[in-house]
Amino acid sequence: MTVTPNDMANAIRALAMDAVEQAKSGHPGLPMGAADIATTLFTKALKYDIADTSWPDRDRFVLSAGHGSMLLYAVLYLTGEKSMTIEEIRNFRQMGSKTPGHPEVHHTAGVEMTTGPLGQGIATAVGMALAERMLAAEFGDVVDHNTFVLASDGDLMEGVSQEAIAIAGHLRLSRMIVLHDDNGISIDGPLSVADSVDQSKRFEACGWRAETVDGHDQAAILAAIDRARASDKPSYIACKTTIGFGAPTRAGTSKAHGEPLGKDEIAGARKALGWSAEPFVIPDDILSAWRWAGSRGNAAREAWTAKVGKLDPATRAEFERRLKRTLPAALGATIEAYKRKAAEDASPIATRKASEAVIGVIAPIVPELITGSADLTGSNNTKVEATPAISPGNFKGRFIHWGIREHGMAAAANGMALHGGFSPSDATFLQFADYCRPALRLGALMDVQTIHVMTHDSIGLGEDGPTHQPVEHLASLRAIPNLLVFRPADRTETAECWQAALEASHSPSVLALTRQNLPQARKTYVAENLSARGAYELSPAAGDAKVSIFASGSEVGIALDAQKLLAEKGVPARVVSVPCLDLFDAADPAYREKVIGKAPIRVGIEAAVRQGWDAIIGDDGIFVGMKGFGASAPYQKLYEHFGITAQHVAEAAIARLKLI
Ligand SMILES: Cc1ncc(C[n+]2csc(CCOP(=O)(O)OP(=O)(O)O)c2C)c(N)n1
Ligand SMILES: [Mg+2]
Repeated sequence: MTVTPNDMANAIRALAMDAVEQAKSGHPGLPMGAADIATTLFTKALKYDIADTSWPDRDRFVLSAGHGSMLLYAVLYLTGEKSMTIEEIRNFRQMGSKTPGHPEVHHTAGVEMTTGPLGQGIATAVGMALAERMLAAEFGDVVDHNTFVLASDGDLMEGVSQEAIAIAGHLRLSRMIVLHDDNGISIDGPLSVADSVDQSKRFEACGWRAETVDGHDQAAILAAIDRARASDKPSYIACKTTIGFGAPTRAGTSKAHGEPLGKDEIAGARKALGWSAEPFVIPDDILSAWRWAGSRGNAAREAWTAKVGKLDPATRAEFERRLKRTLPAALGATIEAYKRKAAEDASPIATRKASEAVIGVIAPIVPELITGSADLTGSNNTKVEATPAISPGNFKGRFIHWGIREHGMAAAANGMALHGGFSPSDATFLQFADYCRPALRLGALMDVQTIHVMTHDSIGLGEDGPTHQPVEHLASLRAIPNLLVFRPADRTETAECWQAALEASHSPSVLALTRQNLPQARKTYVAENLSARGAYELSPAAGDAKVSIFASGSEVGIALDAQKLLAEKGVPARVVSVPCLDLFDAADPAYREKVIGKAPIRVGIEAAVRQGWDAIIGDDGIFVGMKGFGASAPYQKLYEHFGITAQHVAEAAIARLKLI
């Protein structure tokens, strides 16, 4: 008996029904409905070789609708990914399995990114498609693949999808192909209860090619993919599907979306689909047809390896370094040279300007560093000579004008990092970190190295007022596990924080930078990257310290002034700079103890809310910062108004000393 494309798709449907039933939870509707799309992709369209799911030139497949995870797990099992055994499918959603509720990158081979928060997949995929073109512009046809996305109705309703679609259309990312699981159903029922967008027109308006096909006609899907591949625009293919295809009473309804079908419904579906195998059993002929599909890209992978072997040795070494993500050896010496000069330069500077200078020296030697801005290039100071801008259809360059699309920008930066070959950075005002937050969180969860330059980091931005003045942002960003929040105090720390961010290969970073000028805090050259320790004693006390003052960024200068005032009153105080609370929290306890010290009074200064600082100053420590929103005025006035001054710090410390 010959195996038909329909049999192949039914194998996905059967595994999805059985796994969800066994787990007593999960989402059968999408895998059953999109099984023909996945079968077309993985048996005919995608370039991949299941023997090496990290082959750099594979086509990327992003399951944006992560709730349909069983679709991906079924395909990985069927195509023969070794770690995806039938036991793993049986253990769907169980502790320690390779088959968690939503797909998780680095946890399951063959999963390109973690998905589940709707909209993130399609937006992140934009970065993958962009990285592919930019890497190809640098290294030629050893980089030559497509980025496919399977997006659900929910993905396309999320706001971030609009930013993503608009950027991709504008840049003419013709290697990006979105297949829409156009089933007209979401959790609350038919889409008509909440949505009436004409998606094809929407994509077309954003510069995409759009067409609609029967999502259960595999030949039609393949033909549409072929047309999409030939297009010079990114492509949207609406695949009209039936959610829960095959389920006798639930197909086409929201009841198929996210719960086990139950014994009777499954029995009915098996009958309707003509599937008679036992649960979790795939008939040999169907399984071998799938296994063949999984290895059909083997020759292409070998040809690619040979092609890379023929690159001239220097290009090849650089290409391989980039894919391995090893930093250029020259980075350390470059940062040290910058720090030597910085220690001798007493002129005040804003850390955003210092950051520009740092980018200016590292960009030429770190070609993988990409910069950009969400329409604040002149304010974020992220564009330097070595980072010319890319433009639509021209991907030679290293700077991206993201437009006013912070969320799409941060998601796409994650995608560039996931793709490989680049260390992406992006930029906006710290205030708008909230607009990036879902992508910041997902980036941290995915262990990607993405560097978010966020300037105008406090009331210190002045006249723009409280809408633009971050107050709670540092605390809220520090609350995200694995996201490193750096807030450097001067030139030297800015260089050190950039270096630490570039060296943190499995963590995203935020660099919180000032708009206003700051004095140079570090006056002597130290080779070690002190900022990478999270906190360090910047200025010791003259004598036995009575007060320890801890501060970050723009408040370090205030701490140093307070130290002087206290000295004048005969109170020895020391100043600890805290450029990264997260790293200090994670530091070795002995080092923490030493840096926190034994002074009876501890003061924390940060022009932001107190939350998080008690870990250093204790709940009886004095905190000088913000308790509410800021105001519109010149920044010096604001610091006075909110009492974030050296005078106030000194007075508060002395008043407390009198009590003990
Ligand atoms: C940002 C976000 N909001 C809400 C959810 C919860 N959720 C999961 S799937 C879904 C919508 C289901 O509709 P659709 O995307 O069309 O998927 P289908 O039911 O067709 O599989 C929702 C609201 C989510 N995962 N992410
Ligand atoms: Mg739907």
